[in-house]
Amino acid sequence: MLIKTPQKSFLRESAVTDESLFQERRILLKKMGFLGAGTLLSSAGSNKVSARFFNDDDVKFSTQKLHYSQDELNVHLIKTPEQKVVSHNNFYEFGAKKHQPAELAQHFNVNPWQLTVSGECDKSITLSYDDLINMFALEERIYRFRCVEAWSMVIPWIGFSLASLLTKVAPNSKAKYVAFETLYDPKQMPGQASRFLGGGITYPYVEGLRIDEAMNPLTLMSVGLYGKTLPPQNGAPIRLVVPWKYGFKSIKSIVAIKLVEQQPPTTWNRLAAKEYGFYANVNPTHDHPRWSQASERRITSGGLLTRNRIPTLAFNGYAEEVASLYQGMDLSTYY
Ligand SMILES: Nc1nc2c(c(=O)[nH]1)N[C@H]1C(S)=C(S)[C@@H](COP(=O)(O)O)O[C@H]1N2
Ligand SMILES: [Mo]
Repeated sequence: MLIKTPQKSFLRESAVTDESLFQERRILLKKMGFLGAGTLLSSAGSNKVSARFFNDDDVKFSTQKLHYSQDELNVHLIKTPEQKVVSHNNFYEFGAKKHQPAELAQHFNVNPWQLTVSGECDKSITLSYDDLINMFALEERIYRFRCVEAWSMVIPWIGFSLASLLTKVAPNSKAKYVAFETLYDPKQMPGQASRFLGGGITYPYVEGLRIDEAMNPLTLMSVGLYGKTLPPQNGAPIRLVVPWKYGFKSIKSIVAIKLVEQQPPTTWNRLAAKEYGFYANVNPTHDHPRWSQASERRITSGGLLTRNRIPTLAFNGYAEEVASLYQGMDLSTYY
């Protein structure tokens, strides 16, 4: 996702360009097999940051098998291959390019973890990593997933409904919206330490839903995909999945969920309100200022030449389940 007008602070930070080039060069050298332990770390001025993000072993983050009930309703959807789901990502905390999260997130620490659910409710709770995996019966949900950049996938997520989590904390009558926040840890997340790598976002990444959207049975807290715990580039250890909305609503690596009375700020809306609304429902009749939303490129097992442009469906194909949430609202005003 690009923003039309970079923030002034983004333009002013001239020094970060060097650091970013440095990082890119390291990735290249690493790919070519030139980078051993410690090499280059003493040769650049801005390398203190880099040294923390690069470990010169090729150890991959390890995922664990999950126990879950299979999705029998959506088996007809042709899944995007796992290899593509875990290597084509948007996770600006680990770089704004599609290949960067898979490369820069492999040493991300997800255990221990704390997810706090609080605000307008009777019983705030804090969940540990083990709670996230074990507290709820896990289900597979095979969902279409549509990015506002007009590519899409079909992903077999594993998780539990957000409703089951919110019910535990007993929201009170002032709980009109739900606000979500991603971890803020620039030591682990290079995009938070460099405005160049991080795409000019002000961190932490935040998102929000109206309470009825949050309670809809389709709204998923995902802890896994393809039968295993989430890899870090997909938002480990826990992320939101809202299948009828553009992908940017599906916030990753969540540490805080807060029930609130007012509509909370959301990251992409804050950056470019004309381009990215609070609701962000997939809508083929409401174009983004710079690209049509009428169709999408479905990422499949085919190569680059595969013809895979398909029409985009209203609410991403989930109109039957969610259109009633927006009755009486003008969806070109509330985009
Ligand atoms: N914290 C955080 N969450 C995020 C993003 C991000 O940059 N940071 N990118 C969003 C966007 S634009 C998309 S399309 C999806 C991508 O999810 P995936 O990489 O698992 O396909 O994550 C969303 N959640
Ligand atoms: Mo996206």
